[in-house]
Amino acid sequence: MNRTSACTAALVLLAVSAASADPGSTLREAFQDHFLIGAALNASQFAETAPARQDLITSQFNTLTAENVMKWQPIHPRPGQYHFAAADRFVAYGERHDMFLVGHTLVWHSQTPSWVFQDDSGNPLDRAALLERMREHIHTVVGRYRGRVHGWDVVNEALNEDGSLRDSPWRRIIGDDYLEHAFRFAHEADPDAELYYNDYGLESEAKRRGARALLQRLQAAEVPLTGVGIQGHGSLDWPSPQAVADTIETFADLGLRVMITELDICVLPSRSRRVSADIAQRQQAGDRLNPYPDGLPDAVQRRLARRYAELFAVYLQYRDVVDRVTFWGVTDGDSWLNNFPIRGRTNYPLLFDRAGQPKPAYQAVLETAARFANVEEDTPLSVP
Ligand code: 9MR
Repeated sequence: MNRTSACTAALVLLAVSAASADPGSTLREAFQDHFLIGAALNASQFAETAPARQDLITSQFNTLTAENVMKWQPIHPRPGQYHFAAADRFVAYGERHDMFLVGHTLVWHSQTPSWVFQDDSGNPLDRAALLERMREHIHTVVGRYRGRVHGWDVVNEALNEDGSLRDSPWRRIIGDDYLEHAFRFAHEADPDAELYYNDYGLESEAKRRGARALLQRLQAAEVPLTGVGIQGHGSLDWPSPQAVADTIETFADLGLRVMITELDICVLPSRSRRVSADIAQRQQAGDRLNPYPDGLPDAVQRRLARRYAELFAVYLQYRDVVDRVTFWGVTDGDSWLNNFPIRGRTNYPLLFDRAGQPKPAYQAVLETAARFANVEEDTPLSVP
């Protein structure tokens, strides 16, 4: 059985399994033999001012990612000026709680100030000068946390939807080999750190194909690359479990480690329509686009739970290559999806509600882990 049919078989077995799982554990316990399980945190979440939230984080997760505090804009806002305070707190917090720490992110087109690409007079930098600026930034940030931050999203979102390289200032000024340099600089700064390429939408075929070609080019150039971060931002009906399986398999076939790095499931309508200036019409459109301001209806709650169960069934099936699954936030209230692509909506994309209580999706994920253990004992699956 190849991986894909093994995956399908596992899903069927999971569906028919009558075992009533007793998910009496936490996420980190349930997945301890399979992969790390984590969350992205913002500064207010590692401030340790809310003890209940702290218990939630430390009992459920064993890996943390810096959601924002290590991005170029906050950590290096002006030439020669680094603001390390928040990132230092993140690392100290993670160490106190014995977490595998992921730094996010070194080279990205977004959240990077425009001065980075300009000289003192505002003219575009040349290739050599920008490479030097990239080297200095990576050496400073990675070097500061050497041996303490265990993995880095070195390059984030370098691809267009069609799989071609994004026309970012990095690429325009340095050339296509900017990624190669970023990885080499990170490796120089911490030879023991894991180094990842991280992107969204890799489950779509064209982008996945482009990513595969890009990663193969990096491998051919002997770039120090540990693995790929499949961000995993999804909705109730995208991507299909099969597409997720194919994506993991594509990168595993290159000999790379695979991580799900920014998992969440948007439950709100995605398309905005043209709305006239008429107040009543705008109100109606607003209601359509923000349908659950006071709570998620049970039917949608159940759909979300099934969705998470089917995704985790795939991750478990590929546990030999999946090292980590990280949620992009802890509770629904933390999520960026309350403000994107439309500001001020009420979204429900994670496993814990706004009060920090586990949702049916949380139980479904634990049950998937428990059933998977049962299936494995009773029916050996030919997972390579
Ligand atoms: O969740 C992050 C949000 O708080 C920031 O405003 C935004 C811009 O920096 O970035 C969000 O995180 C993104 C991540 O860094 C890269 N992948 C997509 C994530 C969601 O936009």
